[in-house]
Amino acid sequence: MAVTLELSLLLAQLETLGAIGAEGPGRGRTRIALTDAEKAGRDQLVVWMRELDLIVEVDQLGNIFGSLPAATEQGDREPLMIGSHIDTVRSAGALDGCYGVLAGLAVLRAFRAAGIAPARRLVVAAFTNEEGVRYQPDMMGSLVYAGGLAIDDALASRGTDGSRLGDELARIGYAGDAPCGFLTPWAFLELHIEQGPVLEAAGARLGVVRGVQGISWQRITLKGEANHAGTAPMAFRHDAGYGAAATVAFLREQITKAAPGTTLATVGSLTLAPDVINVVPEQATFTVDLRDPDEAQLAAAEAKLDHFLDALAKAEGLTVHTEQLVRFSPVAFHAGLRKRIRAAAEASGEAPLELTSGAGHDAQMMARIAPSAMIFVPSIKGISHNPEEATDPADLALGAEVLLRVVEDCLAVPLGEAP
Ligand code: HGY
Ligand code: MN
Ligand code: MN
Repeated sequence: MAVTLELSLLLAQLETLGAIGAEGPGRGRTRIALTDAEKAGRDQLVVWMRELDLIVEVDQLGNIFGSLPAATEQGDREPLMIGSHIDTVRSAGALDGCYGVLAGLAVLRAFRAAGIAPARRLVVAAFTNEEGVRYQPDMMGSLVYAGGLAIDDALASRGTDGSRLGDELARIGYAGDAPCGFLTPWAFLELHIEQGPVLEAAGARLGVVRGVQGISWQRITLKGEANHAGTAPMAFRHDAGYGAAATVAFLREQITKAAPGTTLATVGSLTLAPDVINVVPEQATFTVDLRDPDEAQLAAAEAKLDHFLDALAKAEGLTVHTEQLVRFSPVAFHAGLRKRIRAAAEASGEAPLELTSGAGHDAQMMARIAPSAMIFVPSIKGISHNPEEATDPADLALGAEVLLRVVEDCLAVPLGEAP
């Protein structure tokens, strides 16, 4: 019996999940990790997994796994895992992460509906705190799962709201028993929207992802001196607000515009204290997100920023405190799996585009413990992390079909052989 996807159900589930944490018309949804809204999303996913009679397992960091057992014990020991995340940034789109998890669920549903026990255990995974908005680092669930961060350190991490991750995990009822890393995938696949403009600009409907660029997150605190906005002469000021603004300008002018122009810099969060209209800011706390596909370029950008901050501190009489929140080097995905993705895309009649991911993904962490690869579909206007995030439903369907083809291709690899 052929294995076919129920595409209308996939689109309907994306809509249902997208309504959880909705903020109102045009304002997207917010399901920040371990909040009540995210718990509601988790609960809904578990209901869908149980409807398929999957084996549902939750690990110590709340990563959720739904498994369709293999036809043989050996097949169970060589699981093929399809995963992503269902937590979101603030006022997010409905597709980031969710598309990959629900398309994975659709693949398992197709095998279940056909009454086929697959040659390998098929697992769909939803990793905790991929976005890293409340607790850093991002991709935390897959990072711990892949052994890149100790579970106790993750559980002890403090959120931007002062909460302790482990307490919140227990509060929402997802502090599971399974040890992180309890299932080592034979291979890991992630289907995701591109979240950028590359595929759309090239007129390509499918992307074969070479890998993920390097990511550096820092939280920087500048301390100066509060003073009266009306009496403090400009030359006497130690203005932390000016320091932050000068840093934002430096990042744009001196780093991202410098050759070869591959480095991206973002100051996404900035708070001033005491944050009142007639007081020279005493303190500025802001985050710097630097990315580059080339490790040496990323390191050079970090060094340039360090040097700039030193000079700024001297010139303005400020102190600088820098906290490294995330540092991931660029990751290349598995060549064999990328070949399978390319072949599946071509078999669907599409010429896929090779590209490097600008966004971080769980696959970049899972690549530490298993052959991993990603499939992209286009984002309309290249917009993401925004309620406007959208992908043509025909492209969502195509991406899921290609995922199924790649899974079937992988299942045809004899047990004991590499992907
Ligand atoms: O930041 C990222 O690239 C991902 O969305 N966590
Ligand atoms: Mn994502
Ligand atoms: Mn994201």
